[in-house]
Amino acid sequence: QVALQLCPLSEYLEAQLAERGPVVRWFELDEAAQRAWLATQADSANVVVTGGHLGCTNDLIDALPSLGLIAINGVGFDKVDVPYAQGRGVAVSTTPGVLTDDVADLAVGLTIGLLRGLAAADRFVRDGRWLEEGFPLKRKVTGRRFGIVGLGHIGRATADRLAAFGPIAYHGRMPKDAPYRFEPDLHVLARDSDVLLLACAATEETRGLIDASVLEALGPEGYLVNVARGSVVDEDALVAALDRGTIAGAALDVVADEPVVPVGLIASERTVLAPHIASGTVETRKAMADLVLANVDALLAGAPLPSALK
Ligand code: 8YV
Repeated sequence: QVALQLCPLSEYLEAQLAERGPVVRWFELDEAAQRAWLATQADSANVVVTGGHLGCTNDLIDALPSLGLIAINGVGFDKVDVPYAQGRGVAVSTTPGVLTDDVADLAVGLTIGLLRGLAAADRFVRDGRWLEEGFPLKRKVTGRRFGIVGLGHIGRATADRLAAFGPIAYHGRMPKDAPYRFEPDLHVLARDSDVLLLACAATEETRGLIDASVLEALGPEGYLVNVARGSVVDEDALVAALDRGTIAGAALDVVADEPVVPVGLIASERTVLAPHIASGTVETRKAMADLVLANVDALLAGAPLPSALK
């Protein structure tokens, strides 16, 4: 087998892939080198391995006649045109299940970090300011009302954790079999929530879903937490809302144009920012890698892929 690797992966996954055959580190080749490789070896590649944050273009799919699988090391498949790939006989696999707990854990961590000012508190101590003054009072987490957008696996796991802190409601395309209140109107959910958490998939439907009007409904006492995708939020509207105090704050593990973070989000004192680390634990990245490898191995064996998208 020959694999095209579109982004850096864990040492373990890279080593395991290399054991299975040559790996082309596509992201390290400039455009000329990529063209040259395609001109002579395009036929050889049967697997593309990439991350959830990075796509495989339709042009690349077309350029690889032997391609059988795009294996995504993540659950998000918004950067791959799945129907297009499947229409060309290319399967697309993801890593569902194994990262759910970590993403939900981080959603809770970001929520507490945001309301209690943990990142600012750390800076406060390191800067020696504790010697001079007291840390400003922050907001209580217990008793808050939480609104979850997208009650899939991650949203549900987040809800189950946050239920220890306060009442939960959720919004999505349809009600789920869950012990939480379904709210069909996103604006009503935002209005009735102290913390609005985004755990939905990035689709055409959810692009820019959190716009100025939703932020306004969330209100000056409301907080936004995003562990989904940056594209779900209208970032200009978010920066404006933070600047004006239309909302109280935002904690973001993701932004639309990663790793480039809008300066307005960096400059704001109302934000807590993380570099897309929700699934970034040793344990989960190993489990994700094993699932990527199980899909790759199944392809080579001609067996059903364990987690191919339907
Ligand atoms: C990963 C993710 O960080 O699962 C996803 O969709 O965004 C994250 O788990 C990403 O896929 C790593 O490339």
